[in-house]
Amino acid sequence: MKTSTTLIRRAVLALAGAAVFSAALPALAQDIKPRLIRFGYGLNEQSNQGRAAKVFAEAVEKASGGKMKVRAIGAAALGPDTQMQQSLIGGAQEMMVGSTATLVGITKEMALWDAPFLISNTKEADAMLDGPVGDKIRNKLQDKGLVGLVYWENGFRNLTNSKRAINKVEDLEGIKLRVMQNNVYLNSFKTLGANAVPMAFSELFSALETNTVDGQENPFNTILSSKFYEVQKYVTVTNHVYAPWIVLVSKKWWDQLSKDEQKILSDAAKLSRDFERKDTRDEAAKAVADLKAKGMQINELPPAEAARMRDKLTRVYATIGADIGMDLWNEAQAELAKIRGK
Ligand code: TK8
Repeated sequence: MKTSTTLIRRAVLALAGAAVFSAALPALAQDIKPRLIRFGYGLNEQSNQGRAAKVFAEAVEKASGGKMKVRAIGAAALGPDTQMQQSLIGGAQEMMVGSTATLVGITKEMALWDAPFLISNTKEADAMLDGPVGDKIRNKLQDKGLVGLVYWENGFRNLTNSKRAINKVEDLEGIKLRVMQNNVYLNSFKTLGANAVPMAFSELFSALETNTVDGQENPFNTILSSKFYEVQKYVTVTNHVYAPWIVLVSKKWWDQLSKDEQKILSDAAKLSRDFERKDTRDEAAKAVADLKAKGMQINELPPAEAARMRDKLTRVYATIGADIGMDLWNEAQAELAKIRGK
């Protein structure tokens, strides 16, 4: 009896030892080299973008046992979105996160996300971005030297300006409004009567400060984190478009990575996405009170005016369809209908 107990105990110990050993094996056998990853972004460290970049960096370092180091570099210190995209394509920089809107010159299909009032809530946003249409558009980047890992949330965009409260569409007339370097945005705000000026985000604060432009449009989170309340008085809640960010990798560099290294980056990107969307939504939910406390005057467009704006803006759909191809446009509409039916 005693012998058999001892035997069993020995067997159990041996098994446990083998389990520990085999669990440790994949980690030991993982093909991970020391890597330095420059991860650029446009907003400052205190922004939702900065917080999520940190989460990504920590996840990569942890999963790689400290071998892969992510240097997150914010405030467009590595250049505005368009410049970083070129650095990634050329292999001079490893990673970035930025607007899908500034990618349309590289991958025209990204313009789907510029469609005003296409996505009306976060449930639709998540399902679209993480679903087949989002994947299809993301994967188009590969032919252009970029790997798109995940979409983060930039958010629903609203208007700010230093001139006057916007109570009707006509109040936008003559307002010099900075827009992203993207034709849908440019045409949309021209259609509304504003004097739309394309400009990199990195130049925006000083352009507002020196009155080179009167206004801009961005989610509440960015109005707060970029301190636009210091140089803007009026916020008008329009929610005119849901804008994503996208986490990008240089394909030139990605192709040199082992499968293990690629998996570490993909997994960390997904983790950062889930963190980022929640963090952004939590911040946005209390942003109106925060912006008021900073002295901004906030108004919502009266429903009739909101409807007029919507009507004018959704007229750009025809040009988006022509740009991205009607097949993709129709596929997106069908996908949205499916999501709404759930
Ligand atoms: C930050 C930009 C920003 C975007 C813009 O680099 O340019 O207005 O909304 O988030 O990508």
